[in-house]
Amino acid sequence: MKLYYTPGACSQAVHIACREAGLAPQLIRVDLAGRCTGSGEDFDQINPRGYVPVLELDDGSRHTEAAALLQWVGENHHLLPAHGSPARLEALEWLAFIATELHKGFGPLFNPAIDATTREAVVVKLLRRFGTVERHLAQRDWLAGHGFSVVDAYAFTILGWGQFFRMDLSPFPRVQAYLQRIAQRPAVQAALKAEGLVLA
Ligand SMILES: N[C@@H](CCC(=O)N[C@@H](CS)C(=O)NCC(=O)O)C(=O)O
Repeated sequence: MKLYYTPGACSQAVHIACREAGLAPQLIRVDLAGRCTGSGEDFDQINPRGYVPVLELDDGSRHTEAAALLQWVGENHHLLPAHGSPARLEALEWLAFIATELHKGFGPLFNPAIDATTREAVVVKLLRRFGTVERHLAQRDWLAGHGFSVVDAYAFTILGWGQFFRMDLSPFPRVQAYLQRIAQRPAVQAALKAEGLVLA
């Protein structure tokens, strides 16, 4: 199995989920700006949609969409609540919320040409979404079910962009503690090291 990834990008969620599941995909680094892999392959040939993550299974099939890949890993490796349970529905709700409200919500901030007014509007909306997570964490340690799940891998990666973009997260102490808790997990540390994001 191969995982096409870019350090710190949303592909990190799938990387973490794989490591938590005990899977060890071959990591293929992608230069998104240059549209090529580390070994010089044309990334557009690998994923015509042009984005990471891409998970290539051992049968050679390639699959995209972080939320779908996370469900696949979680389903096969007990990193999601039981199929058909209310907790599973909650997990799916959170995956959709993270994908559409948080992940895509951050999108405009990656544009270096964004103007200050637009940036402010984007940040205000994102912080409201952070508030949703903060309130939820008042009742529990994990977003869905009773333990770490692929939902938390996705949340860790995307909420972590708040620090990257120097957003003021002081109103969200539970979110900050949650991110710290996840960061300390051995599989997460291993993923961050492999992506060159913490010292090995
Ligand atoms: N719909 C995709 C979007 C993935 C995505 O936004 N990937 C970003 C990195 S976080 C990317 O590769 N962007 C480059 C591009 O779109 O050209 C998913 O949910 O997995």
